[in-house]
Amino acid sequence: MAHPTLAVVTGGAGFIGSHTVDKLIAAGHRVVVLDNFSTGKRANLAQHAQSDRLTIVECDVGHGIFAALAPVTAKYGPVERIVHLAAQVSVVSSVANPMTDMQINYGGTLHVLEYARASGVKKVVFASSAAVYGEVTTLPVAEDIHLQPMSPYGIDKLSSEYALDYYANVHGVPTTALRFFNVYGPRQDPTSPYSGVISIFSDRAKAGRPLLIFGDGGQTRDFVFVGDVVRAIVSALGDGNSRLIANVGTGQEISVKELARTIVELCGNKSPIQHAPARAGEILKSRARVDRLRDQLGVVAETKLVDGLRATLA
Ligand code: UD2
Repeated sequence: MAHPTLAVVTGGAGFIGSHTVDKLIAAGHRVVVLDNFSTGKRANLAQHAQSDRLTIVECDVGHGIFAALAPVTAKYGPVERIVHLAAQVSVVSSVANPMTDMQINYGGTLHVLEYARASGVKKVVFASSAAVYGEVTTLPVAEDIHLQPMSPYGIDKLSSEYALDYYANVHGVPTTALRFFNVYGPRQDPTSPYSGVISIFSDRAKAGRPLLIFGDGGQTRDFVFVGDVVRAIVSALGDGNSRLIANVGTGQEISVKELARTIVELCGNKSPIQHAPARAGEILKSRARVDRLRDQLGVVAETKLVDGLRATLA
């Protein structure tokens, strides 16, 4: 995006959203955040309190976005780009409340796409998830393998991808779906039992409290630093790459056991590492194939885990 543009970031007060907003504003764009503050926080955007480039509108994306955006476009002109991150983010909640998950996650995507179609938006970038894959046997996981989501959350993310493709193909709305692997970094909320493991371990290690590993800790994940994820989002937001679906990961995996040891070591204190029974339905190994990310979007998630962990712990 060579010229300053008006970009909407749904879920812009959240963990990934607020970092995306930082990057877009730093690049000179005008940003509108749509967030219902169910998990997002105003504090995540406090650094822009004095900026006239940021507008925050409290809004449930799952209920539609036309009314929320009307006053903004009346003032600043049409929305050109949308990053759609607003979502119900818990896989476990989606199992307990599949209908709610569908309304927020799939319904929210349809509202965004309808707006994009009606308003001539030039690009919609959607936060999909590795949850669309389910259990896989071949690593690294390539985008074109058989998809078998194992939760309503994964089904709604996959349905959203289909909707993106449909709007691109039939209505000419340029779209890109990014399948995030395990994203971590500053501002990730550690307070829920289903928060990202790095946010939980970091929080506990800093306080010298025990780190609890579910199972033997041999399970692996592809942990990608939020700064690298934001580079992928901003690249996808430019022209081109319509109908692209790309993994966003590092292409590396690390076991939860090794992760726990590394975090304790970086904290320099003596948090004990303990074990609890493995989570039911847990996938054992995860690692992204990252050729598309590199070749189509020109992004290599290059932040080394120790550097990303240091930034998170700080
Ligand atoms: C991730 C995503 C989830 C969904 C899923 C799809 C995050 C935070 N979650 O779930 O939204 O996309 O992938 O497959 O990115 N663990 C511990 N101790 C703890 C917490 C976690 O041992 O206190 C383990 C956990 O059992 C798992 C690993 O750490 O093996 C990662 O857990 P997670 O909840 O951060 O992410 P994951 O991969 O289950």
